[in-house]
Amino acid sequence: MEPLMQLYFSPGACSLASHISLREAGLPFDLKKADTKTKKLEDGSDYYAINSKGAVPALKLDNGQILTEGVAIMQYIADQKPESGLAPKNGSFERYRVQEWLNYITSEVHKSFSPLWNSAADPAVKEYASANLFKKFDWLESQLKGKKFLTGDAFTVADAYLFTVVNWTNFLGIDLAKWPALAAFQARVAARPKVQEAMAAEGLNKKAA
Ligand SMILES: N[C@@H](CCC(=O)N[C@@H](CS)C(=O)NCC(=O)O)C(=O)O
Repeated sequence: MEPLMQLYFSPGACSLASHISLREAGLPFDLKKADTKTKKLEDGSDYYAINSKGAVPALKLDNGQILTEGVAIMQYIADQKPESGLAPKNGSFERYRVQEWLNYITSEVHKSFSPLWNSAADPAVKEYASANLFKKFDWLESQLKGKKFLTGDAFTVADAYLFTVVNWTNFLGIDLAKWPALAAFQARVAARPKVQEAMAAEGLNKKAA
């Protein structure tokens, strides 16, 4: 039997964006759960042996290579199935637009959540982090008004990524009512059958959807 790609993930983490991308692309893969705290896989083996950075996602390719960094993994997946439209053709201007979004999400939105997960963080730090994150939401709101997805009518890996990180508001008790276009975007992406499948496979409950 052909070896399958393996996606190392943690439920609901940023690896969900790569997971959604694999399902949207219709590629065969196996899921491997990693504990990002203990750095162990379910069989007790060391996750650092897969990704020495200790973070998910990591994608083990059929040829044994391991690719890390979500933005690289998602584009790799999209390029395995160009007809899926998950990313425009490499080198096209439209591709740079998707890369512009991926970079913004990873550097400005994804990591802005980090202090909010830290139970030891000082309340003043959390307050600052929330205000900073909400400024990003204000800008995203202005960009999503009247739009179906980030780059127009087509769903891309950038949409999978934004959905995944904004979904964390469900776990942090942040109400998106102040950002109706962003909330509508989340609902639109959550309704996609492949997104539902990915969330069910990660054991995410209805509230997180
Ligand atoms: N730069 C990495 C960051 C990935 C990342 O932050 N992963 C988180 C989960 S969302 C994680 O595994 N954190 C545990 C750790 O880094 O020790 C990427 O974009 O793929």
